[in-house]
Amino acid sequence: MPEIAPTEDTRCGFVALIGAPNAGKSTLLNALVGSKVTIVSHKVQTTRALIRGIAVHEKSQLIFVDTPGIFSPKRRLDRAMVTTAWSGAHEADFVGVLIDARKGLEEENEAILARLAEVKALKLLILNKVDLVAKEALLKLAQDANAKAKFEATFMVSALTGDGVADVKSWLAANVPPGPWLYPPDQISDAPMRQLAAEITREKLFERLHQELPYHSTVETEQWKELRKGDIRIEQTIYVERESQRKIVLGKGGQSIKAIGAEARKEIAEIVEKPVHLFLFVKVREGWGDDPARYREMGLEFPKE
Ligand SMILES: Nc1nc2c(ncn2[C@@H]2O[C@H](COP(=O)(O)OP(=O)(O)OP(=O)(O)O)[C@@H](O)[C@H]2O)c(=O)[nH]1
Ligand SMILES: [Mg+2]
Repeated sequence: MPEIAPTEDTRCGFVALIGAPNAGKSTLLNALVGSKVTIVSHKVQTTRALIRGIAVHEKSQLIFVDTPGIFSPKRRLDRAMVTTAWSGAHEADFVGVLIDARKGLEEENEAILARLAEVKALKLLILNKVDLVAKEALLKLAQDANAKAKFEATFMVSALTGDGVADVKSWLAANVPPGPWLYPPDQISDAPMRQLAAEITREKLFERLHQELPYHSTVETEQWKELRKGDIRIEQTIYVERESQRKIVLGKGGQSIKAIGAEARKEIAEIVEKPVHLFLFVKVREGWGDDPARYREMGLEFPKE
């Protein structure tokens, strides 16, 4: 066993953020980390796998885990996402349960609260989107949710404006278990850049494409090459299920794919702080949602049925 460095009363813990689709888990994770490590969109079911974002507060290292939204799954991909979300909760020291305060305790949130007793980790109730809701309604919601599950503490935040986010962080910093840090102090993510780059392109697909189309597509980085001048050449494939979907992703005269590529390129370049040449290819892969290789790329277990 390598000797563990003297810990000087440091603390370190895993904090999973769970909740219904669109509750604001990814937005909150980015706010807690102070940097974009996971993608966000106005559509439900944006996040597909577990994504870690790491933050330091005083002597504590907090490893936040973004999870896919929990809903009642139908397709194989949906089942894999929901199973993954619960596995994230089971492996954490703390679980932050996000509720979109505007939605309140409707069916999806009721179902999540009902299953929380199975999760051993300590739980926090986080009412999000308080910028959209009146104070009295929040207090009532906090009361109702606390009556349905055991929470160590309740927070009211706006992940979007940042309101209340520092309180969540300092509470967790004081309460995660004592122990050595698991990552270098300046590390904010453990995902390889090529994965984040694929996610960024997928975010642009979610923002630009309507209705069901984003759910029938996935993005993979096929090539990441540092060129001699320091520029980066990236090739990505967008998989869709049908030729008709491919046509929509391309758009009239390639306009849609061009816009998606331009937005993704700009954002990736800002993150890597180098000029980026991004090449997007759209391929039809009928039934990619039933192909184990695609799940491996996404970092998801492949459900047998
Ligand atoms: N007004 C308001 N909007 C928010 C807040 N937090 C998140 N949002 C918005 O809610 C939408 C969903 O945010 P995400 O962070 O992608 O939600 P998520 O819970 O990660 O969603 P899935 O990955 O699909 O499960 C986005 O349009 C966000 O901008 C908030 O505090 N206030
Ligand atoms: Mg998300």
